Amino acid sequence: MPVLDIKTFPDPVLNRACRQVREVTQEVRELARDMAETMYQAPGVGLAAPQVGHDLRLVVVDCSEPEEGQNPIVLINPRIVEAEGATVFEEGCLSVPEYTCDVERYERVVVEAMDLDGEPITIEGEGLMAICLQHELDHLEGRLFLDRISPLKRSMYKKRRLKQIKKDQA
Ligand code: K2U
Ligand code: ZN
Repeated sequence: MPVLDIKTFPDPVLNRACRQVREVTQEVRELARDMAETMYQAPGVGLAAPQVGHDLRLVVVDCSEPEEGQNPIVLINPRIVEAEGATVFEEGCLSVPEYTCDVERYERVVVEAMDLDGEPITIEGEGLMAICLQHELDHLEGRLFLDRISPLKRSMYKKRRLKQIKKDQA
């Protein structure tokens, strides 16, 4: 059950629109299992395949309370079919180190996907789950929450991050 390496900005895999999962193979099952393990260890409430270097339309989410135990929801080829309302949440991202910012999202979304058994599933999300689903599905389009904030804030973060990487490499 290996914990996977989480890619961070500016890794190009984070900017790629991901490929549809054609078939739920053993490799896809193992990747979903390892993504869940990696998510819990981070800790996080969601993780998308590009964050661990796979440009596949696959995410895992678990917004349940820790005392409720681990109940990862695996979503294959997810898409938003309903979206309404507006809400603002201070988001972070496991692939965007040391930065949080207010992001506006839909308040409620309905997502249709396929589960690991190849069966269709529908998830209705409100509150944190709605935000998490939108955040993870953005990852599948190669979009980070940075792409939903002002250009000034984005450029300031990118400049600071690239400077930090150079400093770490010196
Ligand atoms: O995709 C990721 O980087 C995982 C994020 C997803 C997320 C970001 C913002 C808001 C909701 C979900 C991680 O879960 S960040 C850690 C976290 C934990 C609890 C609540 C919010 C964020
Ligand atoms: Zn993220």
